[in-house]
Amino acid sequence: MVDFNEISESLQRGDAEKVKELVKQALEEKVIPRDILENGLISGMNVIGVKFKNNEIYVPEVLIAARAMHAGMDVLRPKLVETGVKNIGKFVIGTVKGDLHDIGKNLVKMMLEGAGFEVIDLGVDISPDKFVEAVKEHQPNIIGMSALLTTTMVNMPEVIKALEDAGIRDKVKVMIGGAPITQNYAEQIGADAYSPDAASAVEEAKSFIA
Ligand code: B1M
Repeated sequence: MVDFNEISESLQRGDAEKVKELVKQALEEKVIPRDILENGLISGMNVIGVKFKNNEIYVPEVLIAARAMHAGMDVLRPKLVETGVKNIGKFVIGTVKGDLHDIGKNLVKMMLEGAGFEVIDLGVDISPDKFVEAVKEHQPNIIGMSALLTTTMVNMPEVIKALEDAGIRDKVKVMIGGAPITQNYAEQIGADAYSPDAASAVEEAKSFIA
């Protein structure tokens, strides 16, 4: 019988092969896919999120654990769809125009996916128009912008203005983050939330859904 702790611990160790094998085994044993997701994968990713926030582990460990999470999700996803497990919310994310940094954004994305969000990743160097198009197309609960440069963070208010001009600002929550971003800046440009790290981004996102 598969032990959820074993899945969680393998994920935390970043052992993608083991995670895959255990998830497959659990499915063969007719364990409910949602339980595997919540008690195995998400619970492991939550531990990673907390350790990362507390500086007990660093970027490489998070990326390796996230890769293991993806390996497990690849096996589980078709079953989750079949059994109708709903995402807890939809999140569109991208790095703003002119900015090519994506390591932090990818971490935020992976942690959000780990928490049960469907994440639409627009990539890097995303113009205000592309953000607006994505909101119209995907109708997310939240859009998240990442910026690592003081020269590109100024594109964040441009996105908010473009959402206003398109008449859809009130349809989504706007979250921003990245090394040069502060709570003050978020308030100044009218964003709904600022998150200093991936774990807080998940907490904020969950609070919007709640
Ligand atoms: Co760049 N770079 N870089 N760089 N780079 C910085 C940001 C810099 C601080 C280095 C320095 O000079 N000390 C500096 C910016 C200075 C400034 O603007 N004040 C800088 C510069 C100048 C540049 C170039 C202009 C260099 C050049 O070409 N002359 C150039 C710009 C290219 C461009 O974007 N147009 C450039 C290029 C690059 C690389 C391509 C080489 C590479 C990026 C690779 C990639 O991302 N695929 C790179 C890197 C790696 C860095 C540093 C070293 C590391 C950034 C990183 O990934 N950190 C960085 C110096 C540093 O920060 N020590 C630097 C790890 C990551 C996990 O943290 O992204 O902060 P971070 O994400 C965190 C939080 O901020 C938060 O959660 C994450 C996880 O906890 N977060 C969010 C991030 N986004 C969020 C969104 C949210 C919520 C939270 O909600 C939506």
